[in-house]
Amino acid sequence: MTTDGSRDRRTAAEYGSERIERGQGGETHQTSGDDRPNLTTQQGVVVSDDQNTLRAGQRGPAMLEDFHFREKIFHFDHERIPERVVHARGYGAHGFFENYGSLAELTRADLFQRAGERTPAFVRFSTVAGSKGSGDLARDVRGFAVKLYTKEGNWDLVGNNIPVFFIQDAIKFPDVIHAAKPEPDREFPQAQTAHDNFWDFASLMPESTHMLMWIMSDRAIPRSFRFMEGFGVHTFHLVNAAGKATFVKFHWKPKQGLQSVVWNEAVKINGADPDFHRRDLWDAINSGDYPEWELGLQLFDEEFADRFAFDVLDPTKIIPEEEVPVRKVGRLVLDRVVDNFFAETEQVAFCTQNIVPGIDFTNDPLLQGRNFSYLDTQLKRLGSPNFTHLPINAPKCPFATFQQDGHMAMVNPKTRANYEPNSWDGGQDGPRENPEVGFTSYPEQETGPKRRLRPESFADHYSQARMFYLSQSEIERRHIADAFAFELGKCTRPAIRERMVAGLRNVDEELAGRVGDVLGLRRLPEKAPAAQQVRTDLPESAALSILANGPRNFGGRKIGVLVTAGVDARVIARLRAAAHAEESILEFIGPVISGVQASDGSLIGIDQQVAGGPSVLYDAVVIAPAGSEVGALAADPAARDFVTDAYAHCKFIGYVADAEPLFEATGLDKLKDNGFIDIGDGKDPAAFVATCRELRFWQRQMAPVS
Ligand code: HDE
Repeated sequence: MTTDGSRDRRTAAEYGSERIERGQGGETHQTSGDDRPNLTTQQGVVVSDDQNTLRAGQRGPAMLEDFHFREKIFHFDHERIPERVVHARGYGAHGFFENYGSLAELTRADLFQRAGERTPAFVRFSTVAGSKGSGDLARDVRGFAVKLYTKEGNWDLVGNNIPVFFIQDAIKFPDVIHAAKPEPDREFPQAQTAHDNFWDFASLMPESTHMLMWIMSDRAIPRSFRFMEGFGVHTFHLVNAAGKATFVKFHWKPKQGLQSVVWNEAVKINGADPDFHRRDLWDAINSGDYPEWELGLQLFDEEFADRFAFDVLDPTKIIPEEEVPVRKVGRLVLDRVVDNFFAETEQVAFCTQNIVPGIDFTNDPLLQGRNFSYLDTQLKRLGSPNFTHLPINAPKCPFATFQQDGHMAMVNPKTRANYEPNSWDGGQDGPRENPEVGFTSYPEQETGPKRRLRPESFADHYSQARMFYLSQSEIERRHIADAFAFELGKCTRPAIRERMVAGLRNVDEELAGRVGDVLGLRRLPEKAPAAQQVRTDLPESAALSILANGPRNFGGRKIGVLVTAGVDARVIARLRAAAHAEESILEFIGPVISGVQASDGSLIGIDQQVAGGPSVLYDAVVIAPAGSEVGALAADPAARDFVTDAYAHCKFIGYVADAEPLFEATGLDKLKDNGFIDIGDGKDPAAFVATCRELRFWQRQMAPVS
């Protein structure tokens, strides 16, 4: 109770299920008691009033001695840390890596020695160009950064969902990122490469062509983090106990199969649910549907590296899986969401130079530059060299260094000696080096003149871009051409558009022609001069197509069911059973969020009101209104968009006969194709769900436009 008696003048009120007190100014107070703990300051002093600052008189000035207010605002003012300069928008989860069998013949890395052993893991997925608050469905590379807390230290495999990169030398990283980010004078466009600066740079950098093919493909608009591959990108070394090294490229293969959305859908998802990807991961893990990837290794030796058509140190090249098969050696499972986004996902500090005995770098010039950059960036972001003390970054194995002090030092040496060599004993001496188990670099022989020189073996910029394009299905090729045309169409300078099309002519004439047509080029520009003759003999690789690597079932996918009051309860019951059997998720969309009464009087819970649940949020849709209510749906623009978008995005559409007026109102009654599946009147929705395994009815997009 305060001396002026204000505590006495509080009155009790009930707000639904909440019991509150009202102060004399009508403000809300909630007090501790029952199981609710006391609110305290950071110093542990219990707070009596968190609604009013300390003032001289009721309407007087605030007092400087109000330590609670001062501490609260001070802390708030300093809540933000700099966002990552790239990969600012990301989402993380915990899990484990499980090793299938001993890889001792290849590597001494402890985590690969014993079958069935589990290593704790933290994974952060991200977009690259957008800032922290940007939409999840930007056309962009996705980061796929994995921290493995092994018994011999942390190993960070900081990869992407695309196996190549824009540039060959780290010195160009600031340039490519500056070009992709918002233009510096106007600070737009956000989270997109569809602007002059990016394409100006890209069209002058033929080495980016292979990567451009990937980011203009549907790889850059994944349906979810769960349905994309991950790649370590660079060639690394594995080193066994005898010191023998093997080259390796790391792959993460999603057990759920690959899946992407289409561009028009991506644009709309960003509006309807900018958190689409993070929500998907959160929901999947919380519902026990743990996403899983297999770790695959492409292993090869010097002899292969010498005869391979490209330089294995060039990060703009892949090694086709047909040439060096991917050996699956373990699985990564994400089974726990974070407790606190900031503490874990924001403060996690990946560093490419975090490797463990048995794994080593190569001379890939991009990797070498990254090894310098990541430590630097973490200091900037986290503000102290002690970021490794944060629980998310600390190793889960014993560690002991003579490093000390600095901001926020939380792990401090307890010994008298804080240097070595030293002659202390009796527990005062501290740790010592260990040549037996300690990390030793693979002793590669290095000689050469000190020069700034790009190797000639990096000079072929187009052949693999061509191979990638030709390895796509027809529908995927169309999407690539459309994406180039869309992005270049946003460039205001014709010279940039033309220079890019000139480069595309080295990839494939048909692609260049398609892009040129949409851009309205009257004639194609001269081919860009290629530093090296483009190879046309590279075999196609099925591993590069998303559609060739889709899921085997519709598990983990979402069906949006548009219903109204009076919906046929039998249809819904059968649909539920079919979806359950396939482990797919049903979400109901209806006119009111409080639920609708089905034909048998039961209440069907509604997940989204029609305006809030557009069909872009679903992998397939069912249109199941009652005849008496469908008129209102047919008059509702949101319901009409629901079906026309589902159609335009080639989704499978299950329906009942009563949906017809909605189809008529949208003109879809005349466009019905085999992607429309009747699930009413005794038909088995299981057949519909089974058809959905194909994910999309692509024939619709392939049909010639009349
Ligand atoms: Fe990164 N990159 N990068 N990068 N990168 C960062 O580190 C950098 C590159 C990747 O979820 C930064 O913590 C340089 C390739 C991921 O926290 C920074 C070069 C690949 C993440 C940095 C590259 C990546 C980053 C910014 C060119 C795929 C997010 C914030 C040599 C193999 C990690 C940070 C997370 C983050 C530098 C190129 C993947 C500035 C200099 C190639 C997944 O250090």
